Amino acid sequence: MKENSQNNRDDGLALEEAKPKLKRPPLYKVLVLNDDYTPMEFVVYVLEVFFGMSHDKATQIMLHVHTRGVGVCGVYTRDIAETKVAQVTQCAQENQHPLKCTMEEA
Ligand code: TYC
Repeated sequence: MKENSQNNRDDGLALEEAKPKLKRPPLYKVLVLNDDYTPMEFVVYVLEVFFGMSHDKATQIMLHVHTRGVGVCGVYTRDIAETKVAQVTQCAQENQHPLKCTMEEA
């Protein structure tokens, strides 16, 4: 049987091509929150070590958080963001600082 160019079959059903199913994974912002007790140098250290920031960039972000209350450390897929939050949280606890790190969908 010869098909026509619309992929119509003899029963009158028109077939459409399946849409590609791939979607980009959702992205998450990792946030750090201000508090009254965590030393500024510790926050700068955390931003350098876990988010790969230069000392100048880390200082700039720390000061933003200090004055505005919250700041973005980076944007990642879910697993990476969860790992960053866990690493920062553990490091803060080990050093007995109340620094809080969270994530939210970007
Ligand atoms: N507010 C803190 C202080 O004055 C410094 C600080 C900055 C703490 C950023 C947390 O995410 C933070 N020592």
